[in-house]
Amino acid sequence: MRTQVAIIGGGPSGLLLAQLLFARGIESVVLERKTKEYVLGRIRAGVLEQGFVSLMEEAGCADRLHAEGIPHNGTLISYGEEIFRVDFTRHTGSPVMVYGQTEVTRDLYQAREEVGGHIEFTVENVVIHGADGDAPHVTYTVDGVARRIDCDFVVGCDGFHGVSRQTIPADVRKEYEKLYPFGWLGILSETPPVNRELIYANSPRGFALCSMRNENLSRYYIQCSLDDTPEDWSDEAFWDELKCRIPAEVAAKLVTGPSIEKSIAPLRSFVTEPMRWGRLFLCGDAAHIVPPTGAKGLNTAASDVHYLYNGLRDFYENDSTAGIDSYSEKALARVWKAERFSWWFSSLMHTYPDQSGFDLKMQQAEIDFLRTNTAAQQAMAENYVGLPY
Ligand code: RFL
Ligand code: PHB
Repeated sequence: MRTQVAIIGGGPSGLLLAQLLFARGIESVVLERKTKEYVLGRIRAGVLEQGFVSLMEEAGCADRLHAEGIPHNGTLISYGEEIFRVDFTRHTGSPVMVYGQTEVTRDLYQAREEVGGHIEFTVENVVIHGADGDAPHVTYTVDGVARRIDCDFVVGCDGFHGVSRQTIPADVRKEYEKLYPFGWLGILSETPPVNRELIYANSPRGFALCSMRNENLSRYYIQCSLDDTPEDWSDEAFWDELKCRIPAEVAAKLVTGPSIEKSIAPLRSFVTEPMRWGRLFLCGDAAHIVPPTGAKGLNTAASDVHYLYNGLRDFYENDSTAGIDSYSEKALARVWKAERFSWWFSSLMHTYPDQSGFDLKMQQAEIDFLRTNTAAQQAMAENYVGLPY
């Protein structure tokens, strides 16, 4: 089989890129290791930047997002019993949109299916060949049967554990990583959210986040030990712990119920450079990971897609390699700023096992500065709603 762009990974990055390319008449094939149901079963991001929303519009996939997404004009931050608000719209003119990654992915799959987009599921043994030459190809198997795609370009949208990044020779790749000494235990429950806006909570017992998907679907997280498993946490233990980490006036309003999903994610900052090797490009989690504090993961994947999509358009429509040649540099400039924000916000809000009395006072002083300083709130708001592409 032959196509213009072979895309490894059918998560949000791969599907969004495929749909945007389609809108410009550029052909692609998406190769996904899992089934569609499996991909849609993963509960992940919940907050979209305006730039992401605009890309979904450009891809012709934003109708449900506009109908069901909830614009948020600000967020609350609590420290013990203290609580204050950072107003995004006042500081930046832009809200963020609360709309789950699951729904984004569902909309993109539906759009791909409606136009007969080519997606192969349950592919195994994906190998990228000849990416450093002019005629790359990808081999893989489905149900034990070997297949091959010849293409102009290969795009690795296969997440942190995919094969694309590893295809770039080790002596070309430079990787930067920071691991955090805790994870997030998250639950989804069919209960009304405790508050209209998200609450990021710092408490002596650890971080907590009150988020949501819609008016009867809540998403809550608590910082947990890396040794914990979801089975260690009964629903009751989770709710009890959450209540201890948010201000008493908020805890009093919390409606609890059975969890319909419960999982633990470790926290990691990671970047690989460059994001291009010959005719192979990396997009999204395949190239970088942020800790989820600040909701930058999916949004940074989207800015990669934006730069790459425009570069590929330039190549096919104007016969110019300028866009693809500057892809890695442009994408990384924005990625590092999202890394900085996520690292800063994570450091501000979590309890560290080896935190000294001095470290704690620094955290307290910084939160108090954010609470009382307009410039600090503006800087936070600009980063949270998303830096310009
Ligand atoms: P994905 O979603 O990991 O998709 C990669 C796809 O590639 C497939 N794959 C392969 N396919 C073929 N061959 C192979 N060898 C393959 N290896 C892997 C996988 O099956 C998968 O379908 O990467 P993508 O598309 O780059 O999207 C990135 C986002 O998923 C991620 O950044 C966000 O979920 C991060 N994130 C958040 N981001 C936000 O912007 N806002 C948020 O509020 C937010 N909250 C979160 C998050 C991530 C979390 N976890 C679990 C890590 C909350 C959590 C708890
Ligand atoms: C979520 O709703 O899953 C969510 C929201 C904000 C974050 C991280 C996760 O910073």
